[in-house]
Amino acid sequence: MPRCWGRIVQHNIAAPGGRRGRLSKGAYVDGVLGGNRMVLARAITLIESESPKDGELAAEVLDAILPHSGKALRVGITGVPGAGKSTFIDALGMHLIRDRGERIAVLTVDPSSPISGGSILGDKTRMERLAVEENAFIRPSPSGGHLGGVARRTRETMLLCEAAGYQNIIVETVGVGQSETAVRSMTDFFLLLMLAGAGDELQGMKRGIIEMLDAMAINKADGDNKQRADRARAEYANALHLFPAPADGWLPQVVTCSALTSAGIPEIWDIVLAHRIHLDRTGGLQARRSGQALHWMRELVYLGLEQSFRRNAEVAERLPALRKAVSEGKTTPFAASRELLGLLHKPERG
Ligand SMILES: Nc1nc2c(ncn2[C@@H]2O[C@H](COP(=O)(O)OP(=O)(O)OP(=O)(O)O)[C@@H](O)[C@H]2O)c(=O)[nH]1
Ligand SMILES: [Mg+2]
Repeated sequence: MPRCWGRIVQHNIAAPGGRRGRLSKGAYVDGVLGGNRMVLARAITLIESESPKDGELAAEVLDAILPHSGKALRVGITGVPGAGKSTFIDALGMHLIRDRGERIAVLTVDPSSPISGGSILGDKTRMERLAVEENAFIRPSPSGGHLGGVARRTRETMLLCEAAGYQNIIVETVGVGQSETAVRSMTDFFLLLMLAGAGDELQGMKRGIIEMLDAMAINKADGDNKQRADRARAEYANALHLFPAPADGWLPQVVTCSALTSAGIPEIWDIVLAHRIHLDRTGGLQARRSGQALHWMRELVYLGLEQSFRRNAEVAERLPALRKAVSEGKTTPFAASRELLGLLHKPERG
């Protein structure tokens, strides 16, 4: 069936925003459960909406699809800019689709990306095979807002994609700041992509990240770089031994791969599958997900509190004066914050 290349790209990389009116709850739920990509994209737009009315409908839709979610393999991928994350995901996605006959959804947590410049949209060329695959669904990071809000929307998008029948969810994040912790708290397997060389063998070996890892892959192990990658692999593997054994009993694996040639990519997926078997056997999956559920409950409470704060009329009225007073040293941040929080607990004027 001949199709217009550009149109498929458009269709496949669902841009955020662009509301074309809301559907009914039933239409969202049936469409998502039926694997309808257009409805899935619109349901994601609904959960990304900041409007309270959309928020209510989104919560109802999420409640309805929740029992159909949770079955996918959820994999988080991080790495410094240029490590090859997008190229890697393209190669991995093609392995899952071509060799395993499965479907894949690719999401991001990238709080820095503005609506038009989300890294994945900018990366279309890096995922050019997935971008035209019927069995891949690519959704860039929602625009704007701070990490908590962006991560919430990515997590809910993940649930929608699972309910729509995507067996594999890949969440990409750029290796800076707190976004890694957010991605780790919504995935079952966390992979760090590294680069060999430049005398920088300890890049990213921050304790916090190492403790989150399930595997580390030295990418770009091709051509002249192959030997260096092998050496780096040995060094990293040694370095990992210095860290205390992880609580879930899974020792992070260190491998090399080439996203460009796909060498090592099927083997990395085999590690993901072996990890899943390990978690199933030890009850680790249940433990990890219930820990995540508690984490998300806490996050949602904080987000909700913050939202009520931002929407509170008395707070909005009083805030400019207090900001001024604090910046001029006429009142303390402590006293000002107490006053503002006090306004939250008062019933709002009608
Ligand atoms: N030789 C070689 N080049 C690669 C490989 N993987 C990625 N590249 C190249 O490295 C560059 C960066 O790759 P990306 O996939 O865009 O990297 P990224 O980690 O997604 O980068 P950001 O989205 O900017 O964080 C591109 O020019 C790729 O073609 C690989 O395995 N081997
Ligand atoms: Mg990228």
